Amino acid sequence: MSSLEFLSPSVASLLSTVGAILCLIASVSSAAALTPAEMSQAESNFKEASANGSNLTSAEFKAFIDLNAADNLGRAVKIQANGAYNKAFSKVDANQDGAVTWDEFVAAQ
Ligand SMILES: [Ca+2]
Repeated sequence: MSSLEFLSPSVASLLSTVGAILCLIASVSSAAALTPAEMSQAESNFKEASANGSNLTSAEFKAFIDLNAADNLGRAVKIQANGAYNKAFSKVDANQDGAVTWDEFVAAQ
């Protein structure tokens, strides 16, 4: 991050977001980002954050990311640090129906 300290906060944030997206693209084209144990923890967090147990609204998705970040899972820490919840939500919500299913989350890993 030290190289970003010379830039304005908004530019640094933008560059961090771009970096996060590039990491997302890289992870999609390679192996899964989460180990089976981490996926199990993420699934537990998903069920905790979801009121209906089957999908997440954008507000529930934010809670889910915060739970994942607390468990140091995947990109959640970076999403939380950048406040990039909405960007992450729209990326994971593959069918753009305003809710993230577990399958959509898994597909985005
Ligand atoms: Ca969806």
